[in-house]
Amino acid sequence: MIEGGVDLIQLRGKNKSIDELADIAAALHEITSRSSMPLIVNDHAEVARKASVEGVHVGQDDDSIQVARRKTGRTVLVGKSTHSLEQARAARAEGADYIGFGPIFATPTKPDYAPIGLSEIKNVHSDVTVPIFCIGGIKLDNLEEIIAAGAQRVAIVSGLLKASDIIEYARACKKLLTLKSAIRNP
Ligand code: TZP
Ligand code: MG
Repeated sequence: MIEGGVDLIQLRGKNKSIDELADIAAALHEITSRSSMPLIVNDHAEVARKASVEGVHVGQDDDSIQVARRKTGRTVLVGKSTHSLEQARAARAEGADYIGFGPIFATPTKPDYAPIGLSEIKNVHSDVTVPIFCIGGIKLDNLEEIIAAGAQRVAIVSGLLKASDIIEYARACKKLLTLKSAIRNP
């Protein structure tokens, strides 16, 4: 992923303990830090206390942003998952450094959530002034459609992890995103 040009990596391990996640995060950080790649750990602020990562990502049912910041005991990025325009506005008001917005499309990676669809992407970008990562069912094949709907940043899980060539897949996604944003902001 780093070689392919992704901008940020999130460590997700739903079935792992805090200690296991901290060990993985520490090993991963040795690699990401060589490329100045921010590493964000999902769900547990406690991991950021044990391992040197750049950020923590919380969901609607995890710690609040304030509690997550306090638990890390140092200055880190804190991002939040949002599943509607209302939640996106609330996360901004709560002090999120960035938000995830999705699932845009239905996805087996997050099966219990209703998809938001493309129509809210423009609204969230005009209303919520923090970096917004659209997420959920995003693949190289539908990326142009998502960008045309107003997305500036995306988070891709299965598309990248299941790619036969992760480097090329990441490169192709990155190219579309940079090309389109260059056209939008020449
Ligand atoms: N939050 C909203 S959708 C999603 C998360 C974590 C999963 C995205 O995974 P995929 O495989 O890119 O659809
Ligand atoms: Mg979570």
